[in-house]
Amino acid sequence: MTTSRSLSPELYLQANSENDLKLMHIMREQDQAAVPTDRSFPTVTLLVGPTPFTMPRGWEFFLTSPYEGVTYISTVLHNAGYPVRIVDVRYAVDPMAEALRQILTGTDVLGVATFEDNFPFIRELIDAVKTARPEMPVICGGSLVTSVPEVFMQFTRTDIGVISEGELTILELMESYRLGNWRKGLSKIHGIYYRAGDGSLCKTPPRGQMTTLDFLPRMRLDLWPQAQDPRGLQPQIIASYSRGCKMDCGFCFRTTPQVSYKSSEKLATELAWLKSQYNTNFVFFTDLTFNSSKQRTLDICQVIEDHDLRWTCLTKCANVDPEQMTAMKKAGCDIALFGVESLGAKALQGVRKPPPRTSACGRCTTVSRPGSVSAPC
Ligand code: B12
Ligand code: SF4
Repeated sequence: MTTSRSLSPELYLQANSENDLKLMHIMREQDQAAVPTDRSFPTVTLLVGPTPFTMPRGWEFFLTSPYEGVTYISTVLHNAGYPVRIVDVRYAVDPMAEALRQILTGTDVLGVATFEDNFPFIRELIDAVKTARPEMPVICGGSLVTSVPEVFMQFTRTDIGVISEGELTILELMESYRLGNWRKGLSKIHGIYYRAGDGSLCKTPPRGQMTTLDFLPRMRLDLWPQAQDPRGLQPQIIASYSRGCKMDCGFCFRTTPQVSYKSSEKLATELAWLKSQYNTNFVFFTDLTFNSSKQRTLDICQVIEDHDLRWTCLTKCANVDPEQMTAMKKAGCDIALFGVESLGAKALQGVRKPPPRTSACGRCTTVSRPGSVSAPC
């Protein structure tokens, strides 16, 4: 089996430069004491486009639930004093017309969340924005631009592509923009693709991933338009306590491939915040592998149990055991999802997965029984 990485080697670096650490500390301080919104700062509009994704039964809350990535980007900007607006056209009758109507009024900088399935929409939207307002900077981030940056930049009129984790990069980018330094300063901001004055595509050194998620702010879900709706925010949310995965399977794209965690204390603070501010009663934990380490899983379950929540998560069958499943059930987990790609050793080897130690499906069924957690394979 090959030992090289499955994704671009640049995604496996760490954000640990002096500058990264400074930004991480600023982010944490501004979580504790947010800078009051300064109307003289540029207004950032973040766009969430429509998706043809068909929700499986029971996942309907995903249709309108705040996306975690956009929540973090909007939160760090808000905490740094920028006026931020999220334009979410997932369920607009005419998403393109609605997005343009909202973006073209009161936006100084447009940020777009990119996913592979909404590429045609994003491309058309950015084209329309750049035609109507050529001077408006368009910054794209998220999984699509991260996985195929050159292609994405070539086929869209995006000014800046932010690669992988976006919190530190967007803070640095917006400060540079606010101070009028982009012309000379973009080449010094790590983790981006941008266009030089002559239109050629440039790339800066990679940013790398934060090694701990404890510097992240508490999520400000009230920045989403749903919070202004008379029906209010849903009590079900998408959240995570980790990023990345210990494995490196050949077919699996991860925007943040390396594993990083929130501490138990950080998770406890966040769950308390989400419950008290937004009445959250259900969390879909979208950690790629909720149970990547046994002791951590047990610790996290203890934290969740203290907050009286119902929840669902994505788990790795090879890691589960009755003790974990019992702890998960006790902490309010009602569905644990297992990824089973193949039961064939050869097929697994082909995608850089270890051979099955036991029949994966059998294992899921057996271990889920003691805790009575529903475990669809
Ligand atoms: C939860 C989830 C879903 C949910 C919610 C979707 C969502 N958009 O959040 C649902 C079930 C709806 C879903 C559907 C799909 N998903 Co999905 N999903 C995930 C999952 C498990 C977690 C996403 C998440 O919240 N991550 C945590 C946050 C913090 O990270 P993030 O979203 O990457 O955001 C960070 C950066 O990307 C960046 N960033 C993000 N947006 C922006 C915007 C700006 C302006 C900037 C500057 C930065 C920035 O900064 C953020 C903070 O660091 C990921 C796997 C993963 N762990 O990332 C797959 C993943 C994103 N999904 C994937 C896919 C393929 C899909 C579907 C296309 C599936 C399908 N076949 O239909 C659809 C697309 C729907 C859509 N348009 O979103 C792929 C994307 C691959 C790619 N190269 O684009 C992933 C990476 C899984 C995988 N390994 O294949 N998904
Ligand atoms: S174990 Fe799952 S999440 Fe991790 S790399 Fe493999 S397929 Fe992706």
